[in-house]
Amino acid sequence: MSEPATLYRSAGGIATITLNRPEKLNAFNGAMHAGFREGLDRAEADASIRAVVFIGAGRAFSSGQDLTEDLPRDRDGKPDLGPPLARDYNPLALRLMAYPKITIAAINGPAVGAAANLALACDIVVAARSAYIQEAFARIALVPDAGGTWLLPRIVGSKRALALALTGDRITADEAMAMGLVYRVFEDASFVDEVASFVGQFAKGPAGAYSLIKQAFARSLDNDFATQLQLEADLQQIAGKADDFAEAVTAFAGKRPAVFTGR
Ligand code: LHQ
Repeated sequence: MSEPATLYRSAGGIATITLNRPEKLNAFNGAMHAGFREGLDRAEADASIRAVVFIGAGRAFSSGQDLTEDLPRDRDGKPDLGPPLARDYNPLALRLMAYPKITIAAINGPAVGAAANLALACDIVVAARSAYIQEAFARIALVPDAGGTWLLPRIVGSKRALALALTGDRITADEAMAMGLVYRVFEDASFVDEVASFVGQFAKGPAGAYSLIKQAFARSLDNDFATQLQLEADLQQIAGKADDFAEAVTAFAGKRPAVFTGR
């Protein structure tokens, strides 16, 4: 039996989905998409899980679409890249952007093509010092996909985003942090431990509030200020009625750490 294309592990409130085709630098094929979806389903259904980490096996995060996989063809025999996007990448990018739990892309090595953009669709991106992000599409005569043309201008600004797409330059972890693509850079040798420690802060956190915070930010760049203020007020009403807020106030008065239940 061959190795599964993804691995799923859960411990202490954190789920980890590992992209597991190291001999292909974790290039995405159909099996990897299926495993990714299953992992997201499992983590979403498990009330104990607060955050989901995505990481690559071996030396890469992921090299994007598997360029050796048979791609669909149109009637003239030309590659038709529409179906894989419509079937696999677009639903995955949409799901990541609306996922109710915290998502963390842990870029342990190269994050290239569609994989780079799926990482950017996560809530927080952390990177190993030697990792890089590469919008490699133009180098193979393609257009950034999996949300890249929407996400990049919003993260780094329109001119820099276009330059990243047109050059296909490799962006080092430190450069990516300076541009706002990456939140923290950890040393290669201690990367896995540092990621676990960083993510650990969410393990016992207020899951309901995390989800509400994500909903507020998901809308903010498209709302005008007044609409966003109203959304904040609506979400805050929900947060205020939750057990976790009552517990936080009681804990504050008692000068002790809050014990959140996620309710
Ligand atoms: C690979 C891949 C790979 C297969 C390394 N596929 N085998 C497009 C179409 C349809 C729908 C959806 O979206 C897309 C968007 C995309 O994502 S298109 C793909 C974008 N990705 C790329 O263009 C990256 C292609 N790979 C590379 O340029 C290099 O491999 C990078 C720069 C990632 C790493 O270079 P190196 O560190 O020098 O490693 P390598 O090239 O020696 O790769 C190691 C092995 O992995 C090698 O296999 P081999 O049998 O020769 O050891 C590669 O063939 C294989 N591999 N990427 N995407």
